[in-house]
Amino acid sequence: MGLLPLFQMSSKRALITGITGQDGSYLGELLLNRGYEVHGIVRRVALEDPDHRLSRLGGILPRLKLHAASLESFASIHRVVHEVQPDECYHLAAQSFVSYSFDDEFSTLNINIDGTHFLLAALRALAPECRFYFAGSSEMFGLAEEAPQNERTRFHPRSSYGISKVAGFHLTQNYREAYGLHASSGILFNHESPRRGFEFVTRKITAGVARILAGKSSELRLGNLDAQRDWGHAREYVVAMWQMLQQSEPDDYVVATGECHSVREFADAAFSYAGLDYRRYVKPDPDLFRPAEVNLLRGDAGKARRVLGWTHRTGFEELVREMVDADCRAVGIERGKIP
Ligand code: G4F
Repeated sequence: MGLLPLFQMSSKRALITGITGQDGSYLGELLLNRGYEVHGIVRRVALEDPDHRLSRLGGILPRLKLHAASLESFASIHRVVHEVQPDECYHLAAQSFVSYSFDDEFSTLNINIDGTHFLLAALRALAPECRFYFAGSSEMFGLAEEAPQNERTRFHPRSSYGISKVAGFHLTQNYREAYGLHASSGILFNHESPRRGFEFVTRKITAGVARILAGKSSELRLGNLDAQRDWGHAREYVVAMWQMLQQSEPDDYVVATGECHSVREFADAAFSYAGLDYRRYVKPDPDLFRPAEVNLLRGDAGKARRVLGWTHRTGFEELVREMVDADCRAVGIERGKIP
């Protein structure tokens, strides 16, 4: 009898879209450690170029079951859901770079909205008992009318990315209300780690610091240094995703640290940790400003704390240091041994 809960846990099947990304890789690790059979949807090109495109999956790759499919094709999503019959589905895949969404609104809206819709429709038809997680975003608040933002704060997205996430959030809510799906959304504020993509500002800064230390670069071009974000550690944010799907009732939750810092403060912290003055190296570049900026995001994760028991652990300075250290190691230097 005592072994039953463990056995039940290990028999669960999870399907993750976006498994090759930062969050997908941490979530894959978490679910494998909890005994899940983990399936991931990846683009066919990823399977053809595993060294590059599956690099974040490192040691867990042999334990994953990967399926080639496209979020732009209902037929391929339908096929994978039919094959996997998941108990839990985590929909993380998206065109997630806000800046790029200004360059190509059409593909951002198509991939992000249709992809969510295709997945929900396939689950409704083929696996209606499956619990669904939608990766919402603090970008949905955009030009927020209050700070901190919580689950009741009105949405005012400022990019097609933000608009696509609002649409996905409402689709998720509608499938919950109309068809009884156990569908939840996490409204996650910015979450970073050494696995963050280089296009996002935190990783751009920490990788830039490492390149400057290694003598491979002499400056770092950045856009709006005054934007403020609530930055947490991605490894901790995927725990909240999992916790949401363990609740008896589906719901929506803000996941954040409650602290915010400007891009300038992030740069200052990263350069200072490396013994450098950011003002010598950071060059403002007007081309990197966005047509409509989100100036301040700070989340109130009170509900996640109360209901899920979730809380962040890694503070701002610790996050910055972990990322700088990792990027320094990647270029072959230790921060304390600057050439
Ligand atoms: O790092 P970012 O590109 O992240 P952003 O736009 O806040 O979005 C991230 O977090 C969201 C959650 O709130 C996710 F939904 C989304 O998918 C993504 O993960 O930019 C952060 C801030 C912006 O205000 C931007 O204008 O940094 C500012 N910034 C200044 N210079 C820059 C740069 N951003 C980038 N990417 N590159 C720059 O050179």
